[in-house]
Amino acid sequence: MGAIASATVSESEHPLQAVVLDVDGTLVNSERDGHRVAFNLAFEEAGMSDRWGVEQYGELLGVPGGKRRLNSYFEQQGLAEQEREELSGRLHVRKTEIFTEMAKAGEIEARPGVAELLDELEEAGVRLAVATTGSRTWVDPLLDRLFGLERFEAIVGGDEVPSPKPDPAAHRTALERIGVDARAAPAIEDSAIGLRAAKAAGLACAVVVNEYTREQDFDAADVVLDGFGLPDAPASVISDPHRLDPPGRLDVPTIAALVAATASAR
Ligand code: XBP
Ligand code: MG
Repeated sequence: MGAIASATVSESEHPLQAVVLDVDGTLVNSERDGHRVAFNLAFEEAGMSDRWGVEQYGELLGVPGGKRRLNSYFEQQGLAEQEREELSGRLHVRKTEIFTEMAKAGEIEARPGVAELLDELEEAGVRLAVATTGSRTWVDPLLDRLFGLERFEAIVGGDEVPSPKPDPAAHRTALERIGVDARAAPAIEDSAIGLRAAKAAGLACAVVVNEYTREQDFDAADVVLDGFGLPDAPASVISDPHRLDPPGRLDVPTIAALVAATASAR
């Protein structure tokens, strides 16, 4: 337990039972200095001159899923379908190996305030599930190293569902696995793609933006902050349509109030 006192939340006060968490960009800062670097190392090892720059990668993130992202990039480069399928598949296997090593070596960091929020949720008896487009190959060791795998009751990876976010399959599968109704389990996401997926699955959604997602369309979000927030580094509230008034943090009372507000609006 960190320095932040946790609120005790009883089920009778609100219907919050679980939270469905995104990984990339939400629990961890993984895209710019993680996945992007791993893609570039895979290009280099394959003897290719392609390198994805920081800004360019922000645009490429519009295509969810690493293998699909590679495929779309090679399509833009004019490669024929069969060639880009083969190349994307091969490069993504190697990129996954590289990124898994980075995760195991501690090179991918949790976003500030996430560990404190997870502790607080656990103390309040709120169950934790994960819905990500990333593959379980690296998701499991990364979550294990940073937070301890046993805390998550269900982890749904992009390799386990037919279509990635914004398709609702990952969120739906996570809810099915823990046996919780969508109305009692809000999502936490960092991107417009993640928000659309959560909403399509019927979940309320808090968004915590990052440098890549800040300018995206979050009109449908139930609350938007620019970070999880810590007592000495409070987050700014970007949008608060339900007037939850988060105290500079995405804390358990705010998430509980979000569920209560969205449940009464349904
Ligand atoms: C994350 C993704 C993933 C990662 C790379 O989206 O789209 O593709 O960028 O991981 P979200 P993989 O945060 O919405 O889950 O290479 O394993 O796909
Ligand atoms: Mg994300």
